[in-house]
Amino acid sequence: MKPVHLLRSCALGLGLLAAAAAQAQEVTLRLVSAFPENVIYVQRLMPWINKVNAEGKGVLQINFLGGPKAIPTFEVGNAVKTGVVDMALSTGAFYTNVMPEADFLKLTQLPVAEQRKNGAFDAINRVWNEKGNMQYLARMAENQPFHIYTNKKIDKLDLTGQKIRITPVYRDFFQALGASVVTTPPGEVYTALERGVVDGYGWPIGGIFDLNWHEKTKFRVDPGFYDAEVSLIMNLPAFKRLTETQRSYLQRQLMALEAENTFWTKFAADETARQAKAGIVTISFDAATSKAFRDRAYAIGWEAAAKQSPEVAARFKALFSK
Ligand code: 173
Repeated sequence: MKPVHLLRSCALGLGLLAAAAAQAQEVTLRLVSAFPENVIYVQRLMPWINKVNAEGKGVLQINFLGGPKAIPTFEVGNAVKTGVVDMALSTGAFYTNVMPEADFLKLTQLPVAEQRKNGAFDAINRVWNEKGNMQYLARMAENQPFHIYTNKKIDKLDLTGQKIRITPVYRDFFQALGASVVTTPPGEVYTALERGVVDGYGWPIGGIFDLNWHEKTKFRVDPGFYDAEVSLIMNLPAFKRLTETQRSYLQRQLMALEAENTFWTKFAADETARQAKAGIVTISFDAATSKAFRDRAYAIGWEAAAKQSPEVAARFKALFSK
């Protein structure tokens, strides 16, 4: 090669290197939601993504690919595990096919801020890293107990003769209450109700209006039980590839997201009122019966957890309980 050509190709090479280095400063993470896009969790995530992108130019960007039309609800966990996507908004019940422990997060009784302090968050991540090849990033919903919604009136806390739509969250408890159960993603609940395939469904206190289920719902049963866990998870190799700057930027934004969780208490109260206004009748019980019902829900939840993964269940129970 003539010296002048050599010089030119060296310059070209350096230029390419510089461009590559600049690109390495900004990473774009592909995110999907296991919940349909109309659902409150996704609605609340969108402004956060916009803020991350606005403030993260040159550092980190998030590309929202969509809801279950992009990746079906119950396949999102595996997509994160295998790196088909980098990040997801999901709940553990949707990825028990990756690890049964995912569903144990519904049993937390402490705020996520306390879970970060008492070691629960790290304990979760040890399991999520090892079994799920994923990083548990942040919990974006709190204080959202689950309820039974049904079109068949009950006068005791018994679901015998009722067919109820579930996810793994409710399976053991509703079966113990005598229900026959059918698992569907949220996106199929409306049609199941409309066709009378189910008499009712499990869902948290908030969000039934997002997919118009209120049109097909007569009763809500109180009290609620457990706490709906909705979180951001990330493919572990993708998490490890982040530079120090990118990781600390992401961490700052995740903490800002969790700091917004004060929203949920008022949302629960507002949604309760909205349901009543929409004509949904509350079926409630005296204090002792209600306490026994809640206690039984947790007892059955932990019992099932201990059967599926005894060591993790024991570790989590000590860190998650009040
Ligand atoms: O789909 C569900 O009922 C479910 O498991 C869930 C979990 C967390 C939040 C909302 C719903």
